[in-house]
Amino acid sequence: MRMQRWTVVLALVGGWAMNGASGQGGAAPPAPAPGKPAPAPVVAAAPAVVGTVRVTGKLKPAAVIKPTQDKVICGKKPLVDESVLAGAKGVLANAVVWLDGVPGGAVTAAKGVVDQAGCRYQPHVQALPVGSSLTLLNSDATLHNVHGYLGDDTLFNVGMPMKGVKSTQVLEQPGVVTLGCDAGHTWMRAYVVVFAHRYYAVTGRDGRFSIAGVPAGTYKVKVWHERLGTVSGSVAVKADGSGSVELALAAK
Ligand SMILES: [Cu+2]
Repeated sequence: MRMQRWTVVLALVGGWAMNGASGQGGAAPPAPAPGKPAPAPVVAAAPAVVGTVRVTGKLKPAAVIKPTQDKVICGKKPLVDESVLAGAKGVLANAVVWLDGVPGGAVTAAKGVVDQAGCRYQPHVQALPVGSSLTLLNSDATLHNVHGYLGDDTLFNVGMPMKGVKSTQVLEQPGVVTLGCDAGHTWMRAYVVVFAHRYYAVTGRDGRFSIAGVPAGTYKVKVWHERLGTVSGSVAVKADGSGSVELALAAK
């Protein structure tokens, strides 16, 4: 018992110290149950260019896709058209936002993954720096074929005949790489947007994005969406790297 009481007291003192250091003040966090670890302290996010992408105007409800091939595998879970994923007040997921003309911003190659599961690509949209590897996985016990295009040019075209098959491609050029399946799953579509700099982000389901480490200045900000096109705006970035911008794309 004595040990447990000490744990609670120490956790409380630790909590106050954290609050004092971050300048937030206020009440101490609730004491954790004896024997349980204290909750992680809340760490303020680093300053960043943040904002929300919205769609304005009326959207058609997302279509439900009826698989025409491999119904047993592709029809296990409902397939919904993911080409416009919008939430309350038009917040738009899967929009790619970037800043133009920021000095510096050299990239380090990263590793991306696209899984084929339930005859969908996951994730549907991602962004990677140029030179990154992209690993394609097949988690379905059926034949998929990943055909990657940059514009009209084929970058790769990989048959993935069975569950567990993997293939890794290197993304050598910036641009929008479109993935599709040539094995009869006409609804399968994914996008990998490749950048030659590091000032980009993809919006989450809440439409929010965050781009950290931007030097001070005023920049053009652009957003691309697979169906709603591209718009641009402007954002002023302060010396600490913070800035904010709201972007809107018209429904189509
Ligand atoms: Cu397929």
